[in-house]
Amino acid sequence: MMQAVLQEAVRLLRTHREGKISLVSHLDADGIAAASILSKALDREGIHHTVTCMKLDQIPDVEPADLILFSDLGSGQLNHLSHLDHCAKIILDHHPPLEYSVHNAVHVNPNLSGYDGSSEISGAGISYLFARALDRENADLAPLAIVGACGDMQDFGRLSGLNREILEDAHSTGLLEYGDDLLLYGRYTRPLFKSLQYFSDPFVPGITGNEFGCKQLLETLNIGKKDVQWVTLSDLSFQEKKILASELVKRSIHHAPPDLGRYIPQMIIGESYSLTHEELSSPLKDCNEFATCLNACGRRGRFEVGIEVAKGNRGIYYDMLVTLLQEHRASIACALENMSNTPVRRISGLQVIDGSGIPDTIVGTCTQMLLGQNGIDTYAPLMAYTPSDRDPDVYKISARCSRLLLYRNIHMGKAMRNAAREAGGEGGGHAPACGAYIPAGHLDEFVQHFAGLLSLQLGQPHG
Ligand SMILES: [Mn+2]
Repeated sequence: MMQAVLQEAVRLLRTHREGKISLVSHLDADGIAAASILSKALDREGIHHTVTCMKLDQIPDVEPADLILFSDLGSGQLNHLSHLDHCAKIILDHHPPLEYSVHNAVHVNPNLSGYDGSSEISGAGISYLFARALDRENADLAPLAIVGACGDMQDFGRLSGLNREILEDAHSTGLLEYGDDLLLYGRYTRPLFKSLQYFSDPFVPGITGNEFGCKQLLETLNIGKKDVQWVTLSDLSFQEKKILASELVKRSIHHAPPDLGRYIPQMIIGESYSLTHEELSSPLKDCNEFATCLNACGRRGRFEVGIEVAKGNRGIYYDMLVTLLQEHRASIACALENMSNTPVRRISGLQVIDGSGIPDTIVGTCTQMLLGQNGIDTYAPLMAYTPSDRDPDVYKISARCSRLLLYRNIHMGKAMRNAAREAGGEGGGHAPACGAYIPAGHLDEFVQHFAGLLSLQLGQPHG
C-alpha cells in the first residue's frame, strides 16, 4: 500500500532533480534523524538541496522552492501550506494527518495505509523507506531510522511493526546490534551509579535521584567497581546485571500502584540498540543517547551539527556536538534548579506546574525529569507551561507521564490535541509525551479541558 505512494514520491523527486529543492524537517531528534537520512540520500543522487529544521509553529514561514520535502512534520499542518500551493511537495510524516486536501503534494503517511504512526514507525522511519525506495543501497541508513524511533520513544518494550522491519535492515548491514539489557541510560558512557540515579521510570525508592543510595546499593551487591574505578552498565557480566535487575524490580514493585506492578519487569529489562561502528565510550554508541545528542543540537539552535554528525562527518562536528550536549545538560540542570521550589497544583488527576522559568525549548525534557522529584507523583500526569520564545502571548505546554500509565490506556497526545483545539491553540504528540501552543488568555480553559479528558481516559471522576 505504502509502496505505491513511495514510488510516486520518488518519481516526483526525479522530475524536479534539477530544480530548487529544500528539505524541511522537525526540530527534534526524530526530525533531525529524518533530515540526515534524506540529505544523505539526495547527496548520493547528486541532487543539490538545502536543509532546515524547525518547530511546528514556524511552518507558515517556509519559503517556496520547486520541490519541498517535509519530514516528521506536515501531516498535522496541511492547513498551513496554502502559501506553497504552487510548489511541488513530498510529505513524509507519521503524525496523525488532518483531513485537508493539499495541492501539488504526494503525502506519505503510515496512518493513511493502515499502520499506527505513533508506535510502529517514526518520521525518520518513513524518510528511510523513501530513501530505500530511491535506492536499495540506502539500507545502510536504517540505523538512523532506529535513532529517530528511539527519539520518539517508540522503543517502549521493543520496536514493533514497520520499525521491526527497519531494525532487521539495520541489523543485516552489520551496523546495529540489539538485545535485552537493563534499560539504564548511559550504558557505555556513564558510571553505573549515575545511570541508576537518573533512572526514573518506574520510580525506584532509594535509587531514583539518590546518588548516595545508588552507591550504597552497588557496594552491597559488590558490583559497579573494577579496582577503584566505577564501571559502566556495559562492563557488567550477565550475572551481575541479573542481580541488579531483580533488586530494581523488587524495590519499584513495592512502590507502584497494585494494578501496574506486573508491568514493572518489562520497564527495567528490555531491548537496547547499539551501533557497532561507533566507539565504545561515545554518546553515539547507544541509539537512545544518539537521539539525545541530536535533540541537544536542535534545542541549542544548531541542528546542522547533528545532521553532519549523523551523515557521518565527524572531526570538528563531533567536537561541536559534544559541547552542545554539555550545554544542553547544563541548561536543563539550571532550569530544574530554578523549579525546585515551585508549587504543584492538582486539577483532578493532573499535576500542573508553572514552568515560566524554563526556556520553551527544554520545557518538555524538564517536565519529564520533574516526575518523581520535589514530591511530584510519578504515577500521575504532569503538565508545565511557559511563555513561548516566539510570542509571549502564547504559552508552550508540555505534558509527560510514566510509561506505566500506558497500561491504563492513557493517550495524552490525543487529549492534548483535542483540548488545544477547544482552547484555540494547537497541540498533540505521543501517548506519554506531548505538547501544545495555547493563547495566554485561554490557558485556564485549556488546563480544565485537558484534565477532564485525561480523567475520562483513566476512568476517574472529574471535578
Ligand atoms: Mn517524529
